[in-house]
Amino acid sequence: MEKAYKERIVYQIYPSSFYDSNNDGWGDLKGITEKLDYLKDLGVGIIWLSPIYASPMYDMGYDISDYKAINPRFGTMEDFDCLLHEANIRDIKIVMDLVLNHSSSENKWFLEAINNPTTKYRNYYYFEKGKGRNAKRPPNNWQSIFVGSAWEPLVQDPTIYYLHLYCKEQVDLNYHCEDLVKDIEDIMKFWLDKGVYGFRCDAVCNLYKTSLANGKHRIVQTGREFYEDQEGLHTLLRKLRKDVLNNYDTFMVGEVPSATVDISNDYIKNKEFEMVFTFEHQNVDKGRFIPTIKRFYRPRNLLKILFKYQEGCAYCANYLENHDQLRSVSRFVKEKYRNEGAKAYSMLLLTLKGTPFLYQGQEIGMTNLSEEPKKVEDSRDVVVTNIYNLARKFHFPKKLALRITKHMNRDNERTPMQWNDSVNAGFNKGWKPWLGVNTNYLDKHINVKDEAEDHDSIYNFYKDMIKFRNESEILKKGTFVRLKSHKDVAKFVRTYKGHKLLIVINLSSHKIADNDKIDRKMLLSNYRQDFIKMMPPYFCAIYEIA
Ligand code: TEU
Repeated sequence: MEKAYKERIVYQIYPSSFYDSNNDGWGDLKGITEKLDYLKDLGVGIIWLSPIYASPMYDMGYDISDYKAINPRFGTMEDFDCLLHEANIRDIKIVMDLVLNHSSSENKWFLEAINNPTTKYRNYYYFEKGKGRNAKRPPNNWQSIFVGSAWEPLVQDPTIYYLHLYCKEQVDLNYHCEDLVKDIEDIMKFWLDKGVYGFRCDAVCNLYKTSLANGKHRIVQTGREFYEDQEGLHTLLRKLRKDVLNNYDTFMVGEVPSATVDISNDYIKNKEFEMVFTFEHQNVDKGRFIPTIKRFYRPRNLLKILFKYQEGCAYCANYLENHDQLRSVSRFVKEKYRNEGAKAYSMLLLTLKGTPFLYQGQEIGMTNLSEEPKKVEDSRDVVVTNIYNLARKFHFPKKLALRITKHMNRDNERTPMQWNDSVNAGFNKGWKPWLGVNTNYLDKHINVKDEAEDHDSIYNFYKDMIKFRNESEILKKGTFVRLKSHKDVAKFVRTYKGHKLLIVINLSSHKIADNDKIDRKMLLSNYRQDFIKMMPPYFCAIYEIA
């Protein structure tokens, strides 16, 4: 029997924004349970839940204060058990988001560690003496990935600093400490014994710090050479696999911002992860050194990277957007072709080799914010606040300081799911949501209800595409061979047991001719006719070929 993660599509839910069943402004677990039939009908086989653990929510739950408790904002452990049960009845598996690089500064481990230096929990984190007169300087020159120094002085003793590669409320865990590793293994078993199918491992490439020496000076992430993809991390992951994961039918996907094809294969071939989220394709329209800068997007640059992984990576986790990346239809498609373009990218995502990951709202073509925040207080993203405050420290005017956060503002992809044309797009019954609803649920009819009734909607195309993939052994198990074509055209053949599918996708807003003589039968297309000779903008089609 083939492993479930190879047979199914994964749907990422951002719980705060999915469905608010008790009308308190926050999505919740009961809301997800209420929407399971929607997900089943869409063709979802696995749900990845962004963190639902107890958390003060400085980084929207990626700062965990209790790994074995549910954040009351989302509900109770009984609500989670009910969700798990109802999902399993529908043959939908649940994957949790495990944030191992750091815990919340309100986690009891950290509170113990700072109030009682002789406790074992002191070794769960990195506490180092400051440098210079009165230890006024941080222990080394490392930078936080979320801007500024990676060190914060303790209130209890400002000459002692603690390490945080993300925000200061996310305190890095020290995996040299065996007691910590035991606690982490216990946490994994706790959730796996409940019947969770596996984990998405957050920022996992940074887990193991080989040294705390000063790093080579860089524009961002000084110090990364001592914590990215270290040998000690591979040893740790293999230990978790041997001690815990091998005893379950499970799957782990690691988030590896540093990934290359070779680095991905290191994790997969050693069975540390079944697959990894890579980021090269996500950086295709971002500044090479400063990610806040937007670069002109060209489909050919995306395809070059995706195909490199298709041909070189042992197993691919295919995704176009998530809770950290701007909405793909806003990023990659010209507004006037939003319908055709969203469909073209859905076909790309669902015909590539590997497991497709769909982010909530992608199936209805949800977009970035319809208007930028007027003041920094309007944003709920800690990254925006940190970049803004740094810019203000350098005396940037308020407007400019906010403007430079535009392409990093993760609120864009975290607005409430748009279910229908009622108040708050049906996200709840009217209470003010934690983050504003995008107004295009009404003026552009971007909502599940309207799109379900529209034969030609993005939603209905996603449903057709997901059904096609779920039923195609070729797409689930077949090989991938790229064919020569225009640089902005994805043209490739998937083959399994002698059966072949040809996929042709014009990812540009231009007409592009394709004059190959391959004998073919069209099975699915967003234009519903075969324009292969002169492909209109964002034309996409799947063909059966001999
Ligand atoms: O993100 C990991 C990561 O490397 C971030 O730099 C990510 O690429 C960034 O958020 C993009 O703007 C993970 C989670 O996905 C993210 O939501 C968390 O904020 C972060 O870790 C810290 O836990």
